Amino acid sequence: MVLHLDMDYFFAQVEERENPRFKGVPLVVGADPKKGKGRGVVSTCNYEARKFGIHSGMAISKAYEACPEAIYLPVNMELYSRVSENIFRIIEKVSEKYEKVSLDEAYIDLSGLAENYKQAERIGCDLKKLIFKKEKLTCSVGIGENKMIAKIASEEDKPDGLKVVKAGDALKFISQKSIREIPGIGPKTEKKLEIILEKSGLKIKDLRAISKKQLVDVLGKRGEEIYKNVRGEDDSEIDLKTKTKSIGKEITFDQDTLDPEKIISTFKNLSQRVAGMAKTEERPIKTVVVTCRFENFNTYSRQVSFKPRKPTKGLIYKKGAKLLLKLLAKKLKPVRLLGIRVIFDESDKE
Ligand code: DCP
Ligand code: CA
Ligand code: CA
Repeated sequence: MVLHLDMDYFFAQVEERENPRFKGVPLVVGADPKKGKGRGVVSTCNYEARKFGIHSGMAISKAYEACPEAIYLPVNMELYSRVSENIFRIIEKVSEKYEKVSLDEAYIDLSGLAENYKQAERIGCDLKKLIFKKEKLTCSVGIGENKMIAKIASEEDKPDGLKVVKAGDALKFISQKSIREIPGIGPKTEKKLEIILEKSGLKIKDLRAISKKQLVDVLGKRGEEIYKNVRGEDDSEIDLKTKTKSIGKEITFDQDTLDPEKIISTFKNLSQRVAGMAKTEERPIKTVVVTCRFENFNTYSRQVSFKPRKPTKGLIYKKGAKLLLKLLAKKLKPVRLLGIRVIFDESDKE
């Protein structure tokens, strides 16, 4: 069983939360419409603005035409990323087995967590409550036997929806849906299928009339999947996020060197790059490993562990340089390669 979670009108809902006077009135997040002359696009908008036909990807000038009195806000990505991280931290509490699709969307593998649909629904309900309690934001949840069914289900009762589609009901559930609800069927594929069936506004059940061979002829390998999808089947797996255990970087000098200035400045640079990469993981590190290869290809590694700390450039450099200097003082040979690596804390405390 799979659970699909998608936040409702995500960027706009976050803005409403930050500023309640935006609630209940049309709100568009994207760009400054500059009285109709703006050149950006709509990122998203709240449901009041959708009533005017405004939607994601629409030119902001067009949105302005449709609803000049709406409130227009720029994209505050830093804010939405922060909120997204909080949401994924809540998801992680429910299960480590999840796939992050985007800032506002995830699949959770319910196998081992729920034995039946009733239990699955409970998990979905609790998750929604938890997100609302902690973040004051609503989301929509769909539960089904595979990713595709779960995804289509999450759209069903949006916003603030919770829809469970049991295995036996899946075929009927998708039959009357537009073919565009199948993940991966975009406007181009839709057009091709309309040509085959000489009909527009296709429903999923219509595609069951097309043979597997014909689908493959027209769509290639994807045709085989679509053949299954329209029958409620989906083999795609949840792409579990495996936690990065360590991050490192090494560099080979153009020429072997004993020049302390060169060694130190290179090492500083490496530390900075490793710190930059490690920061994006947003987890503390507990070990720094330094590697040094000398001209004769003999390679040595030294490491030091400490109480888990934020991976700052200063910390990584200080811990690493100490190890490196000790190693160099002992060997006193021209250096061929330098490397530094940090290992993340696995204890997973908050
Ligand atoms: N987004 C964007 N540009 C797009 C589509 C989306 O910047 N063309 C951003 C803004 C959305 C967020 O991604 O808030 C999530 O996209 P969704 O497609 O899930 O749409 P929403 O969450 O805004 O609305 P819904 O309630 O339909 O899920
Ligand atoms: Ca969404
Ligand atoms: Ca989404």
